[in-house]
Amino acid sequence: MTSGLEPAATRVLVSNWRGRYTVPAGGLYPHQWSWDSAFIAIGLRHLSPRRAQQELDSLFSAQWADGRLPHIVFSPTRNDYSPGASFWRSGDVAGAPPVATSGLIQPANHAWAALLVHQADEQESRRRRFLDRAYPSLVRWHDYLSTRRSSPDRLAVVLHPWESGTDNSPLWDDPLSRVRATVTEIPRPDLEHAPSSERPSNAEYGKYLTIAAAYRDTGYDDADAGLLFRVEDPLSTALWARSEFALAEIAEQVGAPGEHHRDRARALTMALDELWDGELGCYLARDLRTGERQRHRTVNGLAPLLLPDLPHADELLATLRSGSFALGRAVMVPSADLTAPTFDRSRYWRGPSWFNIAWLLAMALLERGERAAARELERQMGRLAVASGFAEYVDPWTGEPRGTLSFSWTAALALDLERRFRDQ
Ligand code: 9WN
Repeated sequence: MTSGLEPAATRVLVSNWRGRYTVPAGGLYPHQWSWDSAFIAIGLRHLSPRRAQQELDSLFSAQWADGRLPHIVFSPTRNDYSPGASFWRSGDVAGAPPVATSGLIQPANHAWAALLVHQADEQESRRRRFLDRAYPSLVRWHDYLSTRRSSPDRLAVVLHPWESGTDNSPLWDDPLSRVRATVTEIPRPDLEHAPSSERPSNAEYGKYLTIAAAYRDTGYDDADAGLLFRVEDPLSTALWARSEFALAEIAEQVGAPGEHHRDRARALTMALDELWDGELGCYLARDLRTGERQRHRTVNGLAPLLLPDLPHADELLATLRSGSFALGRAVMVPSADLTAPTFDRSRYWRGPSWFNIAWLLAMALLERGERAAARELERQMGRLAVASGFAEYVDPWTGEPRGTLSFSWTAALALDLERRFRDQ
C-alpha cells in the first residue's frame, strides 16, 4: 500500500469535481471528457458511489440522438480551451443535446465503468435505478459504434486522432502526412499549462483542426466519403469489446437479454486478427483510405490483452516484456516502442508512460494470472502518482512528471488499483 495515496488522491478528485462531473485537470482541461469520466468514475466509486453515478449520468445526458457520446461536454463558464464550443457548433446540428459538445467520440470504456460503479454499492445503485438509466444510453452508444463506426471488417474506426485518446501516437503519422492543413490560425492555450516539448506540435494541431473542421462541415456525417482521416484502431476496438462483455452483464441485471452483447464482443475479438502483425508481435492500426497497416508497436496494439480467448495473447505478453515496452524494467508501460526511431520520452503519446494504460494492462495481467506483474504496476502507480503530484504522464525511464499535474484519472486509477490489492 502506498502511504498517503488515498488522502492525496481524494484531494485531487474533490478539487476537480464540478458538481455533476470531474474535470480532467482544472487548468488544461476545464470541461468534461468522455473516456476520462469513465476512468474517473472507476476510482470515484470507492469514495462516493453516488458521485461516480452522477459522473456517468452527466455524460449520458449529453448523448446525441444518433447515440454518440461526445468526447467533450463544455462547461458554459470556461472558454480557455481550444478548440472550444464555438468551433464545434454542436447547436447547429439536429439531434445534438442542448448543452454544447464536440462532435467527436472517444474509446468506449463506459459500460465497463458503469458495471464497476454498480458493483461498488449494488444496493445504492438499485435504489437510485442507476443501471436502469445507464442501460438504454449504453445500448444506443454501442449501436452507434456498430452501425456508424465499424469498418467493413467490423473494427472500430476513428475519424480523428483525438478520438483514439492517444492523440499524437506514431500510429497516426502516416495518415496525417496525407492531410494538408488549411486551418492557419492555431490557438494553443494548452501551452500555458505544459511545455511545448511535452505536447503535440503546431504542425499536428493544424492538421487536427483541419480534420475536425471538415467533419463538422459535413454536419458530423460519419459516412461522408470526403472525410480526411479514417483509421481502424486496436485500442478503441478492444475497449469496445470489453465494454460489450460488461453490457451483457448490465443487461442481465436489468432483466434484458445479454447474449447478443457477448456475441458482439467475441466478433470484435475475432475481427482484431485483421490487425495482427506476427513479425512485430503487436496489433496495428490500419488506414482505411490507403489500406496500409501502420507498422508501429504502441500501447494501442497491446490493449487487446484485455479480451478473453485472444488468439495471440502469449506473443503479445512477450512483446510487453521485450525491449520495446520493458515491463518490469521501465517505469509503468511506455506509450510507444522504446526502440523505435519515433520514440520521444517526453512528448505525450510518443513514449511517456500514462496511468490509464498502466491500469488497463494491470487489469489484463491480473485476469491472465500474472499477479506479480500486475502487483508491480500497482506499486509503481501508487508511488509515482503521489511522488509526481498526480502527473498526467511521466518519463518512462525516470518517472519525472510530464504534462499537467493533479490529473484526475491518475488519482482515480491509482486508488482503484490499490483498493483491488488491499481488498483481496
Ligand atoms: C484532446 C483529457 C484528454 C484525454 C486524451 C488526451 C488529451 C485532449 C487534448 O486530454 O486530449 O481530446 O487537448 O490534448 O490525449 O486522452 O482524454 O484528459
